[in-house]
Amino acid sequence: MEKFYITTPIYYVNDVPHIGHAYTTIAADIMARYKRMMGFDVLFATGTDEHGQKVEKTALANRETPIELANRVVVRFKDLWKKLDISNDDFIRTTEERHKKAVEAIFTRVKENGDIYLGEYEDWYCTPCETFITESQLVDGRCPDCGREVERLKEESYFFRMSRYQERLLEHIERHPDFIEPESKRNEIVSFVKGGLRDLSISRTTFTWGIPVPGDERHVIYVWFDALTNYLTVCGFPDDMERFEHYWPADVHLIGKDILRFHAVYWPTFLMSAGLPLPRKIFAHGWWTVEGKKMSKSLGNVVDPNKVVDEYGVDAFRYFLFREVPFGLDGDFSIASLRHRINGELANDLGNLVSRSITMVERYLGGSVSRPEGHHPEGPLKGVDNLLEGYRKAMDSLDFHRALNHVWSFISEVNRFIDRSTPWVLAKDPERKGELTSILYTLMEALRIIGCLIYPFMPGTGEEMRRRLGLGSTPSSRDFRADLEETYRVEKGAPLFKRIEE
Ligand code: ME8
Repeated sequence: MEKFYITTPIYYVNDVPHIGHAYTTIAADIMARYKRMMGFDVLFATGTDEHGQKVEKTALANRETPIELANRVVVRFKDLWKKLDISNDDFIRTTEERHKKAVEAIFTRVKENGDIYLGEYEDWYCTPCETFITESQLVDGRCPDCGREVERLKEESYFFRMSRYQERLLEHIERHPDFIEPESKRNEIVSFVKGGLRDLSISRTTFTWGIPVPGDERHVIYVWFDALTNYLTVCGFPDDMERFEHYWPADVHLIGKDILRFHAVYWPTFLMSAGLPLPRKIFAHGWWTVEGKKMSKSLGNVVDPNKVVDEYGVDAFRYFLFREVPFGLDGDFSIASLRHRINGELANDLGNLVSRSITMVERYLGGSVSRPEGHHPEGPLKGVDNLLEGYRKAMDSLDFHRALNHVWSFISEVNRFIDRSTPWVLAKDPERKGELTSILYTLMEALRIIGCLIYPFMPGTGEEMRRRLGLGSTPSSRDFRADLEETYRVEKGAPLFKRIEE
């Protein structure tokens, strides 16, 4: 079985989860479910980034220890992932023993390769970004990325010879056009690397909340060196090399655009130095604003996914995030738009289609329909191969928006097919029973296919549709064709989506 290894960033525990964290994690879940459905051996990992100065500072301000803070906040993440139907296979915390081992092992490999030396770091540091910043990068004396205050550091530090890997990294990016996506982001990285890579400080001595440098306990390892290594820990490095070699390299690291440089510059050079293969793809998605404004604690407009889900349901939330904005671009979250899509696309287009189709099978055929003798795909099912191929191509390139567009044009087509073929007229004429059966069978096939295509996005709804069609709960690659010899024993249920007063 072919493997597929996908990761999310591991989230800092200084903050509780919000819509941004949910977005990346749901995207990875969509991909993981899609690949499992297509028969892949999937490893899908997420987790929490628990070390570093930022977490230590927050804990101090809360008068708790960093591990108390982490233990408290990690529950918030885990609970949210349950609520959002996230199907991760692993959840890694960087304070776990298995992770400490992995970090020590990769640090030691890099060191043995002659790429670590002791020096002194004297420059700036942005704690919210956990980034070293040079004087010339400052913008108005502040962090060029987040605009917040920076602090001056002057301390002994171990350095990683990142400068050594500049040419190799550029070459790798050129040879593998889909290593960094989307393309605009790749171009940003290429010009950054061409601007020159300096050696990177990879240890700190002025606080203690981290993994000690092997052989020099006065230092803790830089939190990004620590955090990025989680991707190796999850697949068994260094103790279970058989498992590691099976899953590594990762097929996709999904991240937000804010942390692309760490993933597309630091991480590959660490791996090159350690003599390990590079991930196949790093995909950086865009950022959400909220009702037109940047999301921030001070503005008090941070979207809590728990609240949205309680009010509108998990599948509507999952659907909205990926229908509203092409993956890779920035987007704006607004409740008006969410409601509009729930009413139009979910309750009306999809919900009504399911309900009226099933009602007709109940009313006209006593609740069950089998494939009629000599049946051929008709109506919307004639174009189903194109639909499936378009969907697969879109999904394989993480183009969720296009995949959903394919599904919703199919849904409209099926709705038009019903209007055109007027089963309610045929039902009045016993001589046209054959025609009626064929049309309703076609509808059931269409619903089966729709249920399977929406399943990665809306797992609960996809499963519920299958239940109502009398099928097993999870779709598989077998469902990727029309004209299966199914017998549909249908069951009508409550509306899949409730309309909301706008
Ligand atoms: O950076 N819109 O963790 P973090 C979209 N621990 N996505 C958003 C977002 C927004 N407004 N805000 C956050 C870290 N995100 C490190 C990662 S990985 C080895 C270490 C998402 O808790 C987006 O995926 O700050 C971003 O990359 C991530 O949250 C940052 O999470």
